[in-house]
Amino acid sequence: MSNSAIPVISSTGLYTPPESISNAELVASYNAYADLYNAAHPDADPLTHSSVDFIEKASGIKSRHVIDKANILDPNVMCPRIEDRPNDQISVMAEIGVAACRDALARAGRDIKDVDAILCAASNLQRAYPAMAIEIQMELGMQHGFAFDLNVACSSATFGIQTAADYIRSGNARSVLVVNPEITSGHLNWRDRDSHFIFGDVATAILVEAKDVAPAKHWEILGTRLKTQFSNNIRNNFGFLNRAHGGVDQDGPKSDKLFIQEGRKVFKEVVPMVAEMIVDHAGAIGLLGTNLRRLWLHQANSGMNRLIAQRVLGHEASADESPTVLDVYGNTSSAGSIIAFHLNSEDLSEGDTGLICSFGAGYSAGTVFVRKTG
Ligand code: CO8
Repeated sequence: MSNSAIPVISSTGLYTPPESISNAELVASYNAYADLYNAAHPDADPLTHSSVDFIEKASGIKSRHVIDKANILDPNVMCPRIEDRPNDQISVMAEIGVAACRDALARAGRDIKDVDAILCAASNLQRAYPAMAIEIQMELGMQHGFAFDLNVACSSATFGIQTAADYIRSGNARSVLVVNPEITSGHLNWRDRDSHFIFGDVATAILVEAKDVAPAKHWEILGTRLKTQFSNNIRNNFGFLNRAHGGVDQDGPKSDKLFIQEGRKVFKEVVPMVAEMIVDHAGAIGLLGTNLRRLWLHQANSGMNRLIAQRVLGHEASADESPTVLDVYGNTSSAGSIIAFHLNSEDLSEGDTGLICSFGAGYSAGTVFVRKTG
């Protein structure tokens, strides 16, 4: 195959919001809210306190970065407050996406005038239209090509990578930016004890290019595969038709217009589905799971990652083989596996193979096998 049709990852970029919330801060805020709620609703089932020990043991999360710490922690607010901006100012989601794109472009030594397309792939989009991707395109100063949004929840980034790789394979583009601004704090129910600890905010970007234009140091994409299978176990019923059937309740501890899940069922069903998908896909492209040097897995739960990695590698994975960023970032939806890759790939040697893998709502899952070059 000619190098112009081989897709590679030239670089990745990361934007991390400066503020971070520890489990202790989060639990203190939730418990204060529960006490206020119980005092105000003496006839309702009382809300039970949350616990730092539970959160760390059940999820592996110790802290998460957020865009607006003060309002999330205020028991009378429990939601980020992000000022509405006039249309002539960049929106906050585009702003953090642009920061991640600039980081990826600088790391590859790439000028925006050489990029053909931008895909904004994220689990929540700030508005219906114009597309966030087109605003990012404008802000980066890209005066040609095209941009569009796509949303496959936690698998948005890998679905974006395969779409970009297919543009390279078909000759429709030579350089594509995939950007994942994830402001999950806006759709997390900070009043829901079962899930208030799960998510964090971040933005990542991936520059997917044809091998013949990529920098000497890059990651060749050996294969991509996507899978979806309908499940009600992770849902968010927020949408444009909410107003048509009676308003939007986002204030209760169990609102279905925010993120809601059956965590146990997700855990039980997704682990075997993803492990099998990885092993099958590896076999189909002539790789052995046991020979993979590193797994950059979706960062939702440390127990899920331990089981998936064990099934793929054939032994308990070391932190070096399956790095964790969940502890300090929380679940950042589609950005999780990309942060893991971004922070833990420089040290690998030429020829090493690895896997970027996502899984989440839909259900949806994606596998991207890569080999280090240069
Ligand atoms: N503090 C103390 N105790 C608690 C708490 C808490 N905060 N929460 C629950 N408990 C208690 C429960 O009440 C229960 O008590 P009991 O046994 O007495 O009934 C006990 O702890 C066990 O509860 P669970 O069964 O719920 O706990 P688990 O051990 O299953 O752990 C997890 C919960 C951590 C949620 C776990 O199930 C998990 O991580 N599952 C996988 C979930 C997952 O990966 N989901 C991916 C979804 S992400 C995605 O696709 C992106 C969507 C788009 C993002 C949108 C942005 C917001």
